[in-house]
This record gives sequence, C-alpha cells and structure tokens, in this order.
Amino acid sequence: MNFIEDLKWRGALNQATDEAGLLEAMANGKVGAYVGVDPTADSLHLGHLIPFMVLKRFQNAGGKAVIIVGGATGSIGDPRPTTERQLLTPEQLAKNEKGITAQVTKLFGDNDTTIVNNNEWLGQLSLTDFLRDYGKLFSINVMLKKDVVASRLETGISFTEFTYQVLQGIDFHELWRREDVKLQIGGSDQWGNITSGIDLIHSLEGSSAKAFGLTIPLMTDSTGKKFGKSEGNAIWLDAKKTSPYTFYQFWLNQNDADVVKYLKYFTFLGIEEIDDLAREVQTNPGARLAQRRLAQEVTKFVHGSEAVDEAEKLSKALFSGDVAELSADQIADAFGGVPSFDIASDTVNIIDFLIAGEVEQSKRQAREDVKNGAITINGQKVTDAAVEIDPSAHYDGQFVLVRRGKKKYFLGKISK
Ligand code: 629
Repeated sequence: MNFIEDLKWRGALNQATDEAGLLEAMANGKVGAYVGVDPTADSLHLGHLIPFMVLKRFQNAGGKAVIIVGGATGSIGDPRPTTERQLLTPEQLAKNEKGITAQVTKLFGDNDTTIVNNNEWLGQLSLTDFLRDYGKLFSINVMLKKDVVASRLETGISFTEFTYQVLQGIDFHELWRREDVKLQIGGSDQWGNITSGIDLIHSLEGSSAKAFGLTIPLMTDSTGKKFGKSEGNAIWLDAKKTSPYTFYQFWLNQNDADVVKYLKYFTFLGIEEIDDLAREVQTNPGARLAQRRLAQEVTKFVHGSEAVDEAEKLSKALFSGDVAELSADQIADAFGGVPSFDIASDTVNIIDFLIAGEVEQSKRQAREDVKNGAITINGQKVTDAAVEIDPSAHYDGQFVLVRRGKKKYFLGKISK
C-alpha cells in the first residue's frame, strides 16, 4: 500500500487536494510535509496526535517531517466556529511554546525532523510589507467563504482572527521555499487554512508549483461523543498533566465497537496484526487483547516502553488488590477518581473511620462487614472491629486506602 492507500485503509483521510500529484512528487524524490501547532496550552493533547501520526507515517514512507510551533499564529488565534478567542499574554505564550517544543522534540526527536517557530519570519514582517507582498494576493471574497469565517459572520469575527488564514498561508510558502515542504497535514478543521497556503504558493510561484494539502477526519467514538476526554478532562501528552497510567487506562477502557478503528488510526500496526486483533474482539472479547495492544502501542509512542511496563504493573496490582507495596504517587495516580474524604493524622478506630469516610452507612453494618472480612485497609484485610488505624503508617502518611467488597475503593486523604 502506498501512503494514500494506507491512510484510506486506516480511516485517516478526509480530504486531499491532489492524491496522484502528491504520490508522484513523493516518488520523484524526498519531499517534506508539515503540521502546525499553536501554543494555546503548555502541552499537546490527544487531538494533536491525529496529524502527528500521519506525519510519522509520511516519514516512514520516506518523507521529511517539519513541524511549526506557532509562536506568531498562536499570538493571533485560529478562529473557532463560535466565539472570538481570548489573547494569550506574552508570558503564557512563551511558557506554552517551550512546553510544546519540548514535547514535539521528544515525539519526533532522533529522526529526520525539523522543528521551527513561525515567529522567525512572521515576527519580522512589517505591516506595509505584509499588505503589499501578501495582502494583495488574497481575495476577501474567497476569504469570506472559508467555513470557519462563514460560520462567524452571524456572531462576528475580529479583523485579527479574520487575518489568520493569511498567516498560515505565508507559513506554507516559507516552508515550501526553504525546506522543500510540498504537503501540509492537519485535522479536517484546517482545510481552509491549508488551501489558503496552496493558493498563495500558486500565486507567488506559478500555477504549476507543487503544493498539496491533506486533512484527517476528527475522531468520534461509537456513541458520537467527542473523542479524547476522560470524565470531562482532556488527555494530555505531558506526563505531569495526565499520568502514563491514566493515559494507558484511557486506551485500555475503549469499547469493542471502537477499538479496531483506533488501532488503525493511532498505531503503526499493519493490516495482518490488526485483522488478528479484530478477530479476537469477535471471538474472545472478554480478554480485551485488542484494547491492551492499543494501550501498549499508543503509550509506547508517547511515553516510551518503560512507561508501558510501569502502567501494566500498576494495573496488575490494582486488579489483584496487591496495593500494600505501592508508592504514595502511585496511589494518588491510580485512585484519583475514587470517592475520597479528608482525615486527621491521629489514630482512629476502624468503625469510626469507616463511618467518617461514608464507606459505611451505619456502625452495625460496619461491624458486620469488618467481621465478614469485606474490609481491606492499605491492602490488608481487617477483621477486628477494635483495630486502631494509624494514618501515618502507609504511603508516606498521605493516604489510607479502603476497599469494601471485591472492587469498591475509597481514599482517605490525610490533611496536614
Ligand atoms: C501555523 C499554525 C501553521 C499551520 C498550522 C497552525 C496551527 C493551526 C491550528 N491547529 C490546531 C492547534 O494548534 O490551530 N492553525 O490546536 C490543531 N492542530 C492539530 C490538528 C487539529 C487542529 O494542532 O490539525 O485539527 C486538531 O486535531 O485543530 O503554519
């Protein structure tokens, strides 16, 4: 399969300007492709993986990868379909650029990749040069027809955001000129900006200049929900914002109805392996082999294989209830989502403790559960209702972990 056929098979091609032309250019020598990211936050999230996976596939197909960190475009803001963006402060921008650049470097690092900040050229451009050299080549009539601009005509759009498409167009031309970049890749929301660059290249370099665009469908899950959030929170690629364990679990918890789609779209596994895994989903869904492979592959790509081992070790400990030896960080990470309550650091009787944490509704029920062996504290079964719990004894004195029955966890947090 060639680059385009592979994308089609993976469900990762939404629109392309000229498939045959692109394949021909790729066959005629090493060409570059680029993806741009605006530093709107200090970390990438799952939405950014969408074009980055395809950029990697392009690299694997023999191309050169170029990434723009949009210091200049990020200071303007790509218009959203609904409302005007809040401008970021120079301090926020600088911090975000740093974070994003470091992550992109890690993702693409050692390979044949160029990372540039568009501040380099857009930051130098004078207003009169901008209007004379570029503004003259853009037709307001065409600009108004771009989807996102059209959708904002009712609610309003500032001149600043309206101009964004010109800036992204200048970027494409700049990379076309100096890095031999002939393809721009982005999510389907980027079509208008990408074609604006192609039009600019044709105006400046002649209509036969080779410049192509390709967009990728944005992901939705089988329930139609926006992909990439867990309990309303974004899944970040920064391990400090979303731990590798949470990241791994996000993929492990995907539905049977989605998992094959995600294997194609978010991993580098080939057709045979994915077909095998698809068969497993049909014949042995309980084993969740496909989900596990998905979690391993994506976590490895983003956080490395050691993080995969760590996440699997932690998952195993949780599954078996073997939590006594976990670190305080691992407890915080793995049990961040369970019901929690604040406790003091003084020793406390187990029954009072269970009532205080609302683990049990009545003392009578609490005593019964303790006697029956249904209560586990920090991985240790407690069957004596007279036991005193010492909150400082485990997990660096930060937590007391309670399990009621087989699965129900509660986390006592010791207030300092
Ligand atoms: C300068 C800036 C360029 C080319 C692109 C850009 C950024 C672009 C944009 N992209 C989104 C972002 O940065 O706003 N104008 O958050 C985001 N992108 C990844 C995918 C996307 C897109 O980084 O393309 O579609 C999300 O999946 O929204 O010269």
